[in-house]
Amino acid sequence: MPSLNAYQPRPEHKFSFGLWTVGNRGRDPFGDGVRPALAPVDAVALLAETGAWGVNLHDNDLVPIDAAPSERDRIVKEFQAACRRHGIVVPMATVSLFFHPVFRDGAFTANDPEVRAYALQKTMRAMDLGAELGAKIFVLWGGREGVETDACRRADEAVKRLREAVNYLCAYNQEQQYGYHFALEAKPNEPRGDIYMSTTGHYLGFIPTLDHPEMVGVNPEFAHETMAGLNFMHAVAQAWEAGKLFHIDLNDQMPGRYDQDLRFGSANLKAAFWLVKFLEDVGYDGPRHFDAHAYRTEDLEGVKDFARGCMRSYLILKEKAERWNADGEIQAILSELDVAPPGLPAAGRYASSGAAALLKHEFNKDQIMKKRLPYERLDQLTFDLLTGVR
Ligand code: GCO
Ligand code: MN
Ligand code: MN
Repeated sequence: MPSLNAYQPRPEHKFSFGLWTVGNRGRDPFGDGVRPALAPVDAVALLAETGAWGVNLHDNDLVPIDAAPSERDRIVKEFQAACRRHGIVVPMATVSLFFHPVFRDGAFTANDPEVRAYALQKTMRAMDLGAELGAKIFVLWGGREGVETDACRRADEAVKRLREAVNYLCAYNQEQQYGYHFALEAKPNEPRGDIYMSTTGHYLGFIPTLDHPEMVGVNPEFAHETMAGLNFMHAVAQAWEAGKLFHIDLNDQMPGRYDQDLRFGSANLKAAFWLVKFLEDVGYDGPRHFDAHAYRTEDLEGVKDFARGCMRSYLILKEKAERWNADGEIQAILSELDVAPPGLPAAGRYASSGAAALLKHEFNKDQIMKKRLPYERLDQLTFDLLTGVR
């Protein structure tokens, strides 16, 4: 058995929460808030108490949208002092381009040029704010970059506008020497009927078309890929393999539902396990950000239970992944899967001589079919391990 504090979050785990996550008041489209507003400095104290390492924020989670410069500066100072006092860092900042009614038709892709310009101004100011707080990652989630009806604009025009905006922000980043990495976050729908750039894969296709592709990666979210009916870990793996996993939003979600933002690991235990195993196996060392919130039935104590639960579940799954990797039977099965028979011409990188040998080779399909693929056993061993029987 692991020692009792093996599941205790520590700074090296880089667990972070958005101000909007622990500060979520439980509002939904049908009902009002059930929890009182949580002041940003109190959220910092709460996160420190639960053992988190970092706090992330949208501009307006901290500074009201129309705050005067002096008010803004006072708020930022107080927040910085709270972060210092509690030993909490700000690894990521972002911008709200979805809450204010002015963004009803989107922000960077909106049809009104004045809204597009305002969105750029608001984002540059949010970048200033994040830089002041020490953030090196800037997330862009196109909350309302989408449609209810495609009558309103051509979808390729939206892609062009988005590209122009991201190029503009990269240039600003460079000029100000902020050193940000941008992380683009996809979501298939909600709050709009259809959102452009609906999956992480869409963004991975978009990034190479930018002026500064090296500055831009992705922020995949568990709930969002799951809403699209996709395998989240596969999206994360592709982003990682492309060198583009700049940030990650961990939570949980049942397919076919609204965006639930559930506590990490609470709905899809096995999917959460494969994800944690992947992140740990490859040595992802960016923030592990929980973009989720407590059940609407909870009070502030329950919010702490929620936050502790996210981190605890991650660490339990991390320990299970270590055991999975050290499991003799599992490893024996895996080592049999990729064994080449003697005399098999190497495939791999193309060479004319190799291709000639491969073209000549005779494959015995009946023989190939004799090789067992004991995935049933492998999956059951995983199940046993996860449920504590093994
Ligand atoms: C959501 C999104 C947001 C973003 C956040 C950061 O579905 O509400 O996941 O929580 O992650 O706005 O940009
Ligand atoms: Mn979400
Ligand atoms: Mn998110």
